Amino acid sequence: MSKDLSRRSFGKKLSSAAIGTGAAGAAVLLPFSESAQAQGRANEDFYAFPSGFKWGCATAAYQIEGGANEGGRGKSIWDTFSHIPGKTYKNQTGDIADDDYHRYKEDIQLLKSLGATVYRFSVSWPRIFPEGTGQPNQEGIDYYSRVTDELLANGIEPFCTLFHWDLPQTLQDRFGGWESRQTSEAFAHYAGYVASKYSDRIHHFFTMNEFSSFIDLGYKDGRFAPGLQLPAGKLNQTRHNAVLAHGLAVQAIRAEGKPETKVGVAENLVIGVPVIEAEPHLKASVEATRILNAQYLTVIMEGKYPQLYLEQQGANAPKFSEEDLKIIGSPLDFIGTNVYTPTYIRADESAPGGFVRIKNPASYPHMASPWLDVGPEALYWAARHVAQIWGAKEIYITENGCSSADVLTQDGHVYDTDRIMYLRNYIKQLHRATAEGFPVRGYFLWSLMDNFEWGDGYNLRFGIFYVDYETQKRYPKESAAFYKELIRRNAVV
Ligand code: PNW
Repeated sequence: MSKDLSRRSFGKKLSSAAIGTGAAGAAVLLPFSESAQAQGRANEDFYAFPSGFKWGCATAAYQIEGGANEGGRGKSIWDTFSHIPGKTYKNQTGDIADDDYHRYKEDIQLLKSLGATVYRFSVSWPRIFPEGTGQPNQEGIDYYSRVTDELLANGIEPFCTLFHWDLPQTLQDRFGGWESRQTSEAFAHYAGYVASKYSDRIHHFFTMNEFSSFIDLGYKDGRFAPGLQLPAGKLNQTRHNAVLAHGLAVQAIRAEGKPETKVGVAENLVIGVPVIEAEPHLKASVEATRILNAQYLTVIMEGKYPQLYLEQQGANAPKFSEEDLKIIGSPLDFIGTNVYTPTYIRADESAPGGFVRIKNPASYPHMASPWLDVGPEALYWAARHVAQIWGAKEIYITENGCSSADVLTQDGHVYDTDRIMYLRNYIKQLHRATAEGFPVRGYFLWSLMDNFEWGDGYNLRFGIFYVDYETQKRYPKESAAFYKELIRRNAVV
């Protein structure tokens, strides 16, 4: 503190700012409730959420389970890929990960300690069908049955993702994975089968997690399994097979699941954020969101590819039938959106679609993952676009969270104030969405605990519980305390 802002004069400044004066004349911060009252607010929790709003966390099988060679599990493309030298940070794999396969009861207690009422986890396809199709594996079926029962016994509603990237290796070997419609059909069969086993206790199923990640990073950039770099035409057909798989799975789940079963998708759509919240940028952000998601969420929600997309792809456009489009456009009960980064949109009459993506090329704040730009308003716009463009009636934020360079102190604390900053700002934008009436029903923080962050291995930590991978001990970070209080109050804190 500088000399001219001594403790006394600092105190004076505070009191002159009318924050309050204690009995002895010293400055005191008034409790929020009093200052809220002073401003005529009735409610202490100004950023309160609708009652019954669902708060929870999300995880994915390959990132947390481990037990890679146990319980009759088959190999997935991520087992293969992570074992190829040079593909992941320090050649790390998900062989053991968080050992949640053995510790799921302990991990469910972590959720309970937060006061979470929902949990989004994924089923590993090769645990259920080690060969992708054919003979199911009873041990795998029993495992997720136990997880489900444990969640319900602890008052936590299970939300189940059917595909979070761990494609059975046999399907990659036999059909080229998502390059073939045979994989789409195999997925539908698996999805229907899982629904038939668990829909008595699980009422929400997500078909796929993040088309753009497993297709574009896996089949175009080669940074994710299976590590391919397909040319444009083949890539578009692969994308088509993936959305077709989603549509076939929706139908299979409806056919095989209990009547009350709800089906949706968990997509990290490109979120067009109007750079200025005024026309013509608002309109441009709507068109940008439709066009930039053409091959995934737009075709799913509209049952057709936008004309502009087909024109832009030309000879590389996917080949499809009317019947395919009908299947892909199968009506959904809810939409899940994974929200991390914004895509700023500016109106530009001269550009195709009337918009351009803009970003400061020289600086932009991001979290520990270089791609994870900080843009809280992405959360608001994800909800608004999905509701306004496509009429979604039930929306879940299926992932939101961030990586931090977390440091475990000697006495077992992690002071991740950057993560709290990130979460508080994003969740305020979620509040804006619910306050304006957009039908967001729940929020799943990514992630419950640190885990195998794909190509980044264990180097980047997204959890609100810190995992010491040597001992498998879990430590609540400061952000876990923040989230717990937020859940308790059902309000931003
Ligand atoms: C999502 N990107 O992945 C996944 O659904 C999670 O499995 C993952 O752990 C989490 O977000 C954090 O990364 C993404 O490069 C992976 O833009 C990469 C990107 C976005 C999301």
